[in-house]
Order: sequence, then C-alpha cells, then structure tokens
Amino acid sequence: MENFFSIDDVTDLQELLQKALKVKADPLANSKLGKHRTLGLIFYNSSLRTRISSQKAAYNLGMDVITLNIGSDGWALESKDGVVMDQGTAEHIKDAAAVISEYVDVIGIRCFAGLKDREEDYLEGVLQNFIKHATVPIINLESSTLHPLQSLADLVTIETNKNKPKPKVVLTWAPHPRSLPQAVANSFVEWMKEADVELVITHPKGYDLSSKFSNGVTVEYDQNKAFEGADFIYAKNWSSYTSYGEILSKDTAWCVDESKMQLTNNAKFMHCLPVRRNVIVTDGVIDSENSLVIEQAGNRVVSIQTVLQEFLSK
Ligand code: SN0
Repeated sequence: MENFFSIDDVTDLQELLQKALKVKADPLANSKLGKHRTLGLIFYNSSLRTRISSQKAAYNLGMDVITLNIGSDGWALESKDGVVMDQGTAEHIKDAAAVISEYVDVIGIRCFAGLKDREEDYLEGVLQNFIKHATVPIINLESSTLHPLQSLADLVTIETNKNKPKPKVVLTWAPHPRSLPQAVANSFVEWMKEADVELVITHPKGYDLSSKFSNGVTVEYDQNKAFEGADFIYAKNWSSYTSYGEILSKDTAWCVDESKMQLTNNAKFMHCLPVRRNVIVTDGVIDSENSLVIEQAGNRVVSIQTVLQEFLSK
C-alpha cells in the first residue's frame, strides 16, 4: 500500500480485515514498530474521533504525533496548479507537502467538501496534491468524497457483530439541518460492495449517490420496505449529489425510530457520529442495546492502527 486514499489502495480486503481483527484483539502487539517515527495530522476541519483515535493508534505503535490545524493555525494552502497566488492563499500544497514530508513519516489529512462545485470536490484537489507532492504515505482522514478509515472501522464492527454469514446491511439517509458531504456514504457503499453483505441503500428521491459508487447496488426509495429483514441499519445524512450540495428534504418521517427498527430482523444500529439526536435517530434507538455507535467509534483506533502498521512494516 502506497497511500490510503480509497479502497482502491487495498489489494486484499479480507487480508486487511484479518489484520484489523488482530489489532483489535491485541492493540499493543506491535508497540515498538513505530519507535522514532512520527505521524503528522493535518486538519482543515473539526474532528473528535479522527483526531483522538489517530493519536491513540500512533501511541499504541510507539509513534510520536504532530498535529497542524490548517483551518486555524496554518497558512491557507493553494491547491490549484499554475495559479497566480496574489489572493488569499499564502503557500502552495506542493511546497507544504514536500516540507511536511521532511518532518514526519506518515501524513494524515482531513479536508471536507466545499459542496459548492461538484466537479472540484470530486477531483479531490487537496488530497491528490498531497499524494503527488509528499514523499511519505498519505492517509485520508475524510476528504471531499471519501472517508475510508470510517468504512474500515464499520467493516470491523459488522464483522464482529453479525450473526449470519451474509447479513442484510441497509444504508439509510436521514434528515439533517445542515448540508453535509456524501463522503461517509460513498465510502461505506464502496467498502460494503466488496464485503460479504447484502447491501441496500434507501433515501428520498433526489439523493442518489454518484453512480460511481451506487452502480450495482439496490436502491429502495421506500424506507420501511428497505428496513424489512435488515440485520444492520446504518444511518447517515448527505446532501444531494445531483442538485449538488442542496438540502432537498428535511422530512422528519425519515428519522430512524423505534417503530421502524421493529420492521427489521432485530437489527443493530450504526452511525459514524457526530449525530444529531432526535433528528437522524431517536434517543430510544441510539441508546438501545442494539446500538453499536460507541463500539463503532472505538474501532476507529483499530482502522487507523491497521493502516499505520502497513506503512511502518514496509
Ligand atoms: C461530517 C460529514 O461528513 O457528514 C463528518 C462525519 C464523520 N459530519 C458533519 O459535519 C456533521 C456536523 C453537524 O453539524 O452535525
């Protein structure tokens, strides 16, 4: 693995999953692997789980961590090639990526979608520029269109909680007051397509994900129907891909509540967090025995530690 930008960087998903399960079982098994090596974390946006789980995973491997919050304490970075930099950006990613590579051994970057220009977001300029100009591996900590560390944690969570070989996994859109990226949903779909699950996506009309991700996946516009027989309900809001970045619906009927969970096969509930309680999901569901959200967040240490190990043992 050269970088961890998307599932395309994973040569054997089953093998990676087995490695992740080993990390989960014994997180300190490789506590010296990262000695004298440093993980650099670059944040353009807020983070709770990603920041802390990345740091924890690095410590489990004996690494040091340096964090830079570009949004608040770094120079504004330019991501377009060949521009005359006489406006707001002070430094080009070309230079920043090469310089940061002098200081750290692996770089993790979070940079959310702007949700204004679809083409620009889906070109992934920031992450791709870092990949191009850094001389150390790059880890995607949620880019404009993808959140692969979340998906790997989700895969581990499903693997360790399923009670049949091929569970039915339903990704359901749910309402949200703000316009959110498609990243978590895109990645989840991309990873579940490669996993041993029956995947169904349900959302209101107008919320279809890019066909790059949803191709070959069953989309059911009737949420109740989609929930029938489900073993896992994965809730997430995303803004429209087709009417890019727009909120087309705030229909509270899509909130995951106890009566909808009754339609399932006693399904487990998942969400990547942060979650708007009683908008996306009712307290009754997220606080129930069937909720996996805390364990799922715990598995974020497992997912980044598995990826870091790949780079450190190269
Ligand atoms: C981000 C998203 O991509 O949807 C990060 C999820 C891991 N979520 C949010 O920005 C939610 C913010 C809010 O106001 O609820």
